[in-house]
Amino acid sequence: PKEIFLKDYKMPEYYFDKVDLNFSLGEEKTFVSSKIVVYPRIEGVSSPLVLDGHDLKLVTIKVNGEELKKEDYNLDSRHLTLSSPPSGTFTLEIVTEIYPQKNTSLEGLYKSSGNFCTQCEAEGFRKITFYQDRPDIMAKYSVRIEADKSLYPVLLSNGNLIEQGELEGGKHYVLWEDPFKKPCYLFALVAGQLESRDDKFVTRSGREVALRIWTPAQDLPKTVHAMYSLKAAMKWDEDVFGLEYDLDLFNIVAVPDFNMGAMENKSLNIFNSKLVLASPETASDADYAAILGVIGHEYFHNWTGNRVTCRDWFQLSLKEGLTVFRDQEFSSDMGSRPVKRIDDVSRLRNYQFPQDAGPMAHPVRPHSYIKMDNFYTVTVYEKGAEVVRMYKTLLGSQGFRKGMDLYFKRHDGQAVTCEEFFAAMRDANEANFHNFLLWYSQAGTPSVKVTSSFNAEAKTYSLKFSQEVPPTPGQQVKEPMFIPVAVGLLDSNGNDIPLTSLYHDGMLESISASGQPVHTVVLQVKKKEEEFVFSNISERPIPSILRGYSAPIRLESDLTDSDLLFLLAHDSDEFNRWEAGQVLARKIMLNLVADFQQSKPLILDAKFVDGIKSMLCDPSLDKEFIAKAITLPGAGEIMDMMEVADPDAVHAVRSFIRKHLASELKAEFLSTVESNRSTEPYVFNHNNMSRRALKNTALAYLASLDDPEITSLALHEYKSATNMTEQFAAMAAIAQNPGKARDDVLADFYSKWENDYLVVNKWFALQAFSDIPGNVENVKKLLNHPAFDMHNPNKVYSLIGGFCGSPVNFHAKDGSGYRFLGEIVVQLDKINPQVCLQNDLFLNSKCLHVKPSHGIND
Ligand code: BAL
Ligand code: ZN
Repeated sequence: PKEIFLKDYKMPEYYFDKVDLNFSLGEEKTFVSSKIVVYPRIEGVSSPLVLDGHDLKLVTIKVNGEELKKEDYNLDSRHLTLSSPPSGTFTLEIVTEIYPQKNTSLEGLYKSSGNFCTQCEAEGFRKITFYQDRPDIMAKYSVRIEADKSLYPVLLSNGNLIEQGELEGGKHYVLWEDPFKKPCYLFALVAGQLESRDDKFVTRSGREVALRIWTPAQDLPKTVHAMYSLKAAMKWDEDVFGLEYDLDLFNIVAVPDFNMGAMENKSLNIFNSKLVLASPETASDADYAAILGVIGHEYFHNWTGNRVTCRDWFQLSLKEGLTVFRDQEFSSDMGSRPVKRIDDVSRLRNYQFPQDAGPMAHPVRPHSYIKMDNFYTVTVYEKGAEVVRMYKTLLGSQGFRKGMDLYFKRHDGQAVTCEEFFAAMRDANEANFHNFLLWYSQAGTPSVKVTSSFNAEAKTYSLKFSQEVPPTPGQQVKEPMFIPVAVGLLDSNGNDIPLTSLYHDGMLESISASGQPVHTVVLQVKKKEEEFVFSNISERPIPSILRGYSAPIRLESDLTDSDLLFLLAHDSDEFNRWEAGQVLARKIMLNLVADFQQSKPLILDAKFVDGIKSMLCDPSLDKEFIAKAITLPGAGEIMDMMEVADPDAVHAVRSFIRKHLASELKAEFLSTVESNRSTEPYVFNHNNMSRRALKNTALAYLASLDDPEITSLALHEYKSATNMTEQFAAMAAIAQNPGKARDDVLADFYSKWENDYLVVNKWFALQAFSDIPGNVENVKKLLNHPAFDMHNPNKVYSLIGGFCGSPVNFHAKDGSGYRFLGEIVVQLDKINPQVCLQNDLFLNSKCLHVKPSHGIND
């Protein structure tokens, strides 16, 4: 395979104007005919036309209606090249034969549970027909599909349904036409036995849009939440970004076999069924939240990705970073903003930071790739979203909106680069963004140190920053980054001090232009070392730095433990309130890891226990916020902070702290469980989810005690649960400890749910993720379980992926975990190479939206 470099990008020599596709779907083979109007980039210049094609059988090829002879073209396993096409515009007609039934890669056209479906991003279209398979080739498509009517009564593609009718031999046909130009990665086709939940949405300009969610008939009752999510997303995009839907029909199809989480094909989104189907009995709160977020994400791509797309795949973050940011904002507005921010930052730290610090570190816009599928990463998606968030932090909501408006005004219908997004933000606001573009080109998480000093006489308070971007593969020397640091200062009562002015670069700058008090200021840290001095500060403040996590950096400050406890109790910025507790917990955990490694006794600071207790018992706090605040930083986060990761030590310390807290706060945890039981039918809203989250967190702590009384309590919760969130959490609590209770509850759960494949996947994941000693053997046994199938990505993600998420067993010192994964990868690569690649990814990211959100992390 050849490495492809961003610096080698060349404009295509030919563009496609109109593409007419004709599919004849068969049981053994499918014929695909394409008729493409081709024109050269430079009129009169004729150069070779190189088409991509893989696993295709060429049947015929015609230029301007004349069939070509073998000597007129060159065909190899990856390309079809016409060495001297006619000069000027011409039509190219190609017929290929493909075998979707045998396509286990789930790229291109394939079958899932008897139905035909497609996945073309990034480079799947070349498995359907010969084409210039690159996103800067945008064309208008018509798609005719013919198939057996009884086997495939529903035939869908992009755009509007123009015509349909009967054919001889029990067949029927449809003709779809998409009025919008699109790159081929957004092409989609679905054919099968499906039924739809129908609804409508009236856009703010009065367009009535038919909404349809397609599934097998028996799953339709589980699409209520997906439809609610779609309508909420359509409304939100109008309200927040002024963006309306642009066609009269929007289809979503749920399929059980899908590599990714979902795909934003124009007007025909195809989803992994895990991210569509939900009922209170079968889906957890985390599933409901993921469905909301991903339905939003794919819908939002209609503007950020489809109307304005990427020039080349290096620019992937242009659409993905931006659309993740948009889905994060949507979910924040639909639920709790601080809790969503905590979740997103935790994910970034646990999964993206290690990637940025390891051998796979790459910039948000990679410089090169061998296989593009490798670059659907946490860095492109999640760090990319943080980069977009920084524009908003620097420009404010209105400035950001102005930038978005200009981006669409300039680039609607185009395939563009990250520079164009940057330029729109800059130009709309006449902003000086200095070296902001380095966020796209420099890999590695910047480390920022901040020290403070107070001058009582001058009434000034100084914050001195120094930054370092660590070397990463291929990038040894780094430039200082442009880092927005949101800062507030707290007085001794815990109130925000009004900020009026600060000295910076020898100038006194006013902070509050409108005369209104300002409580948070965004400092623009651009140099390797930089000082900001606040004036009119009459007492030594406690600084709240990096409010809302305003930049994706590692921050080190000189805050003492008592400063952190103070912030934990008082900070008006809820993210930083949580963060203060986490900084303290990380410090404690790292110290205990060192003690463990030196075989010293482990002793937990009583002040930390008191801090947790006061959060747990504070009725004024949001319950989900409490659940987050009493949850220890993840093992990945701690290992990422160590010079040499020691999974066993981190696990031992984490387990020790959890048990210690459970035993010291047993009464509080018990009353938390008691007082947060469900009394009403399941509702997906923040209040109810918060209550369940807190109850389940308390139960998980208690179960770490491995106490028969608690096991009975958990069993009671399991049996009396009326929703999956509580049922699963109770089972997970019991399953922490090996023994009969664990075996019984796992067997009971399976027998209850064996006919629901999505629930069975949770069951696989729970066992795979377990830290009971030697679990690799159990996982190997589960590979032979009748419900397991290596061809189904979700099952692989649950069982193999779940196992790789376990800090103890996957990283076992005897190498058994790595050996096991190695063996699986060899097998899986032959079936579906993308699932192999994503095996690491889905675990580490929600970017493909298939991270197992089973609630098995405490
Ligand atoms: N474009 C691939 C799936 C997603 O990120 O929406
Ligand atoms: Zn996306």
